[in-house]
Amino acid sequence: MKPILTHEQEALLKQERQWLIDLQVVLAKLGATAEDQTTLSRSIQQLDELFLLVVVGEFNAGKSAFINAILGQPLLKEGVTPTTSQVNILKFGETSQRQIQEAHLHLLQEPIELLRRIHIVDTPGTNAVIREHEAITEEFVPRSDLVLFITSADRPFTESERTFLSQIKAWGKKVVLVINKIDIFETEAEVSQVVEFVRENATVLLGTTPEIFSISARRALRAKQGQPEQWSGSGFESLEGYIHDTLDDTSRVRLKFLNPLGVGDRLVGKYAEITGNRLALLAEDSETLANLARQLDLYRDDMERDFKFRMSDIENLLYDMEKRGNVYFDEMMRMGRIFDLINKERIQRGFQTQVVADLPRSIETKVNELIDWLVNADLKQWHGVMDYLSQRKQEYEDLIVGDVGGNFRYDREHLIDSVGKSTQRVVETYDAAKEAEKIAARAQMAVAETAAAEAGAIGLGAIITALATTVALDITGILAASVIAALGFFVIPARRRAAKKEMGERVTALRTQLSTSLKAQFDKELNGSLQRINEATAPYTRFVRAEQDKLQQTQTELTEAKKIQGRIRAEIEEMV
Ligand SMILES: Nc1nc2c(ncn2[C@@H]2O[C@H](COP(=O)(O)OP(=O)(O)OP(=O)(O)O)[C@@H](O)[C@H]2O)c(=O)[nH]1
Ligand SMILES: [Mg+2]
Repeated sequence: MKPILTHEQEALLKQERQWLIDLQVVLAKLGATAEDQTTLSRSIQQLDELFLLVVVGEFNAGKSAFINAILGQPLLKEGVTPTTSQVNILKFGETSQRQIQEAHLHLLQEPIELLRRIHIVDTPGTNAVIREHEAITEEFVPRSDLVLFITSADRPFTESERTFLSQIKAWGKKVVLVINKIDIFETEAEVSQVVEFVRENATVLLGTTPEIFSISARRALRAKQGQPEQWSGSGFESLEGYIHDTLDDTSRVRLKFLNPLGVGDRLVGKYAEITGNRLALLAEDSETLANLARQLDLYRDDMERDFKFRMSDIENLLYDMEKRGNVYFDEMMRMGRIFDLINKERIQRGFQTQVVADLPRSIETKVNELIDWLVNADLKQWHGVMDYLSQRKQEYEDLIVGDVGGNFRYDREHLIDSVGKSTQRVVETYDAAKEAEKIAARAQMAVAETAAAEAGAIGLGAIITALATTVALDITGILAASVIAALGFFVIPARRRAAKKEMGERVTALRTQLSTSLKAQFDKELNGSLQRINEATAPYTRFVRAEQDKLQQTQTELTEAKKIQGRIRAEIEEMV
């Protein structure tokens, strides 16, 4: 930078540079757009360059004419149609030279003293039919240290100028307003009227009253080129006074320092907003997932409660059998039935038909019902998850997350979508009959294992039959043997009691076996069902958590950046 910096200024510059570099890192991590990252790195480079005074305005406002007048020579082309089609940077050079630096960036060197202290930039006009011109200028604005905003006296402060001016403001630029072509007015009063109009509107828009100059570039150039009588009516006296005197070394250094700070600050604001939006969206995602978790908890509770009811139905079947057994023994073990008692076969058959009766089939039916219920509940739960996810997705569709940078939106939507799809696939390919069959086979195995029976191809009913028959055999065995051994008046009632007790114990054992193994099986199935659902939504859950952590970190960093920015800005503004 041309003006020699004081020690304090050097130190401040170092701090600022560090701040900008730190911000660069944060923005890169956040996935800021390439455009924004370039803007930031350009404005860092710019700290080393000379003060850049950028002249902007609508086409035909007289930007090129104004610069010609400042420099005292018609160096730039003027015209009534959109004329300037690239950015022209004017710098000092011992000889006049023109170079094309980039497609829309020309460098003009002229041996003019003023250009040793500041570089002046002519830009293409905005609001022309050639939209590209506007884009070129908008892209250049972040690089400026001071913006001279030229408006034409015949159409001061148009709607498009308002828009453009607020953009410049957003970049944190200092703006000076210049009303050109005041030579079109007959009286001073008309000039004052336009100045007043521009002042009022600009103050509302910018929040402060900017410097405003009313000039005639045409008269000023003529004055400098041999018509001195034009000077007083050109308004250039005070404008040039401002450029030469008010923009002294310190003011220029201050503006120069503030420039990248303003750019950085704007980007901090922009990305803080995006981060905030994303976090808000993720909070809703979290809520969605918490709701899903609550639904699954409820599902588990409901299932467990229902299972208890269904299990007690099955247990009641066994109680009923015990009751039938008691009746049977009362009926059978009497002296009057002594001949029946001697016949072991008959006792067994009687026990089989009257006590065991259709218990195995009833239990099998109940267990099958239980399995169907389990399968349907599982399917219903998948449906619930799927419906819930797709409904949430619908709700989010209209939300603007800030498409800027990174794959956040894509990743997130992609995930919700794929989780939703995989859930849907589960629902669509769910074969309830096959599921039930699998569970039935597993239940049968479980019961068989505890009963030490062979599961194989025989059904659950057969296993129960085997169990119940064992009970019958055992009891009738004791019964018949003892009856034959000692027929007695007291013996029979005693045997009857023993038989009843024995049967009670056997039935209890059977009940315990059955309910323990069915409960264990049920727990396994329910846990499996819940686990499958959790696994299906896990990628979404993981994304939400990871993204939340990352964004919270970014948010902290941006808040910190904002704070440091404020401190550096205060120091720059106090600089003397
Ligand atoms: N009456 C009058 N006309 C002016 C003045 N300054 C410029 N003009 C005319 O306004 C027209 C546009 O001037 P330019 O300097 O080409 O305007 P510009 O803002 O650079 O336009 P673009 O390059 O197209 O964006 C030209 O015809 C100039 O002669 C002035 O002070 N008074
Ligand atoms: Mg021009």
